[in-house]
Formats: sequence, C-alpha cells, structure tokens
Amino acid sequence: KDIWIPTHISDLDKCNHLLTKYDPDLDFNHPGFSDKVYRNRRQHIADLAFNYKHGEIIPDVEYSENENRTWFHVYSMLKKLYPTHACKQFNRAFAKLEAEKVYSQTEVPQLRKVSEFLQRLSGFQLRPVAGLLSARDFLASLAFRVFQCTQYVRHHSAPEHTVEPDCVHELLGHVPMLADPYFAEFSQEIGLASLGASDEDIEKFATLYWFTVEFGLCKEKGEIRAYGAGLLSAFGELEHALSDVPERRPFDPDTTSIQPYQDQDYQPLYFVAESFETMMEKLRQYSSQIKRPYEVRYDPYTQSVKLL
Ligand code: H2B
Ligand code: FE
Repeated sequence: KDIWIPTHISDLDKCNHLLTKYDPDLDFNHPGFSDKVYRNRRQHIADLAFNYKHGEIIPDVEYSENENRTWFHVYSMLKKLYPTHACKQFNRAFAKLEAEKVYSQTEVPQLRKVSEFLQRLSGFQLRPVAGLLSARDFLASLAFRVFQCTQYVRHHSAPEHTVEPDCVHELLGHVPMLADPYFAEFSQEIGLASLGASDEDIEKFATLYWFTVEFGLCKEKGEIRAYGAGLLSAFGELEHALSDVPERRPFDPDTTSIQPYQDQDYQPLYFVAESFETMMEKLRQYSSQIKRPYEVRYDPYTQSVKLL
C-alpha cells in the first residue's frame, strides 16, 4: 500500500484535497454563511483556483471596495505592531514589499505579483487554492517551494479574525517570512520530510507546522519576537502572544509534535526557538527518525523529487 506522492512540481495539480470544516457554504458559524453576495464572490474566486494548472499565470482578481477596506483595516493595525513584535527577517521583507510597491495599505496585492517577488528572493512561488487544504497536500507543496495560497478575503463583518485561511492571513503572515531564504529552506524541509509519511506522522508534521510556521516565537537579542503567520496576521493574538498571559516553552520537536492545539481561540501555549539555525537542526534530527519506505531528495534543476 504505497502512498502516492507528487514527484514533479506539476503533480501539485493533483494536490488539491480541500477540508470542508469552516467552509462558508457548510459551516453555519462562518460570518459569511447567510451572506449570498459573499458566498457568490467566494465561489467565483474558488473557481479560479480549481481551474488553475501549474505553469499558468495566476489570474488577477479585481478586489471590491469592501475587500480593500478589510485589507486596509488589518494592515494599518498590524503595521504599528511589527517594529516591536515581529522578528527581523519579517520586518526586512515587509519593508522590501512596501519599497517595491508590491504591498500598499490601500489595495489587496495580486498573487501574481507577490509570487514574482518571492521567486526573486527565495525561489518560493504561490499557486492559488480554493480553501483549507488537507495537511498532506499542503505540506507536499512546500517540498517544491510552492505555497498554496488562498485568494479570497475574509468576511467584512469580522476583519480581525478568521478561522479559515484567507489571503490577508497568507499575504501579511506567510509571505514576508517565505521571502527569507533561510526560512524558505526550513519550510521546504518540513515539506520534504512529509512526503510519503504515514498518516500519524503527517499529523505530527502538521502539529510542528502549527507551532512553528503558524504560531512560532523566536529569540532575538534576549527579546521574544513572533515569526508565526497566525500571529503576524492577527493584531489581538500578536499582542497576546508576547504578553504575560500565555505559557511559553522551548521548541523541541519530540514534545512539540504531539502537543494538542485548537484553532478557535488564542493559543494558551507557544513554543520559542533559540534561533532559526537550531530550529532547522532539530527538525532535521527529528525527521531523520521518521520511518519511510525511501529517502527523498529535491532536484531544483528539474523541480522534482528523487526517491532513494
Ligand atoms: N490550507 C491552506 N489553504 N492554507 C494553509 O495555511 C493551510 C492549509 N495550512 N491546510 C495547513 C493545512 C496547516 O494547518 C497544516 C499543515 O495542517
Ligand atoms: Fe497559515
């Protein structure tokens, strides 16, 4: 019973299994559940992702005044916190995104432009996705330096929080970190480690991803800073994470990978990395103990993985 894995970047066309929890059509707690206009809008943007094939240019979306206003709201609140709360890698990339006018306060950036920017800085690229992906498909994409990125904007009635990913979260939280070459390598490393892993191990990698890429904290000159995208895209939780309220423990893959978590409220617990270098080393150490039928190696020239 071999597990199918993508071996070429174009195989990601088949890594599109969505999870239906939090879908605005099915989840009556979703703020857009009873908003027909919003749900039609979501359907239109979802179709762009469903029809997308590897190698195509990502179609632009003409964002409405409403959507741009939501972006403006979140952007201007967060921008005030970044200098004191975000890690230096984030702040460096964010400044560059603004300087190159890829990001501005007034308009939701186009994935096409953002993807070009990322490819230039770290070799990562975006591909549009219609919603919350299965952990296996999502992690597999990272192995090819592809970030599956939503293109719709959260409902305007709840600009500060969304349980499902949206492009405000991806663009403000993930993209600046993915522009950092070392963090890009870390992300790809989790992806490669996940290829062919058992369901239990995928669950553990998803948990590691959650406590690092989504909600990670790191040390910087004796201070704690945020590098997790779930924090860097949420004003309230970013303040909470660095306050005296939550518990903080050192990042350690063996314990972090089995720590239960929830996605409904602020995290009560965060893991702190000494540095990205030690975090990478610990991840590699952890991954090398995972049982797999083969080893995988990524070949950047052909954008494929070889099974050894
Ligand atoms: N899907 C999408 N579209 N965006 C994400 O950020 C995401 C996902 N994160 N699926 C994944 C799951 C993550 O929470 C881990 C790997 O389960
Ligand atoms: Fe995320």
